[in-house]
Amino acid sequence: MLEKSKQIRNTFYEEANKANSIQELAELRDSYFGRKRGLLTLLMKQLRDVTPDNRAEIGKELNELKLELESALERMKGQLEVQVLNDRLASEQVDVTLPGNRRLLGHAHPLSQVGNEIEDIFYSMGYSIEDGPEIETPYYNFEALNIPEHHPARDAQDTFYVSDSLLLRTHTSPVQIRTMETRRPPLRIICPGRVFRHDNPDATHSPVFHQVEGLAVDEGITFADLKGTLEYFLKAFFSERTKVRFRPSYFAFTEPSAEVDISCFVCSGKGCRICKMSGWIEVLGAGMVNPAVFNYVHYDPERYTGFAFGIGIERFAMVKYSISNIQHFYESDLRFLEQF
Ligand code: 2U9
Repeated sequence: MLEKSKQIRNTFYEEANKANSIQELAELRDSYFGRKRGLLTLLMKQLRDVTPDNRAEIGKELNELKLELESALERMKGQLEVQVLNDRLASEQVDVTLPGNRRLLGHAHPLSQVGNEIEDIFYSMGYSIEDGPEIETPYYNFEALNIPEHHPARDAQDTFYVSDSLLLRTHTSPVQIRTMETRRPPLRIICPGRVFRHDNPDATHSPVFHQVEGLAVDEGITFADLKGTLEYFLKAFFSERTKVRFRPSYFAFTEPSAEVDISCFVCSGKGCRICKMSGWIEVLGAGMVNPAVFNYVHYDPERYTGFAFGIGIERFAMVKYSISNIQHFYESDLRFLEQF
């Protein structure tokens, strides 16, 4: 039996060397330790037939063999498990240095970005942001703004009429009238929004465009306040280096009125294609609120003065980014939009 034990030990290690998977190892265990036909199990059953004199020695040998093979099986099982894990890690390896799939991120339209920037600057100066209807009455769009009955701006050639008594607002000024009707001075507001004019589309005109208008009313407001406010705003929006110039102009709702230019940021005033050799670029209109307008909203023009200004958002975006055709803003061409 000792001979048999030696033989089992040898064949076990030979077969164990060939076992390459957990499954094969389990089969190996079964062929030695299986309850019915396991080689070692059968050999241990034969211990009953050994004479008492030899039983202790052989029993000891068989027990040692059993413990040895069991621990060999455990060790091999551990090694195979490590190998299986390593194989899996290798086959499922991810190269974390590969570039990821780029996700297309949307962003605000350039007109929204420019509108938001303008709003932010005035908000930081204490202005509140107001809005109102896009469909208006001739009273709010024209009359209360001191635009007379037969003024060409009222003509159907310039204004979209919905009916005799309704029109699409041609500026956001009606919002200022409506705000003054419900609030008392002091007032500092800006009114951003869509406006409509009966224009044929071309490189500088669109029947729908966007404005931010502003209004400040209080006791003792002067033209100097208007100049200081717009100079601060234009430097904040374009650049600290920007110079600002006011030229006399005329609007029915402001008196005096001005057109406001900034120094050309391309040639710094020397003259170039962008400023048409003048060194200046016109960016907005402004003025002191006409006292006639205050009468419409029952503000005492003897007590209160105010300034107002009008900004075309498209014009600001075109000047800031050197865009030569207003139509780019409305065409939704990603090659254009992705630049902002
Ligand atoms: C009230 C009183 C006065 C608003 C003003 C302008 C000058 C102006 C243009 C800029 C470019 C229109 O978008 S644009 O074409 N606007 O030049 N707007 S003063 O004056 C007001 C507004 C409301 C009650």
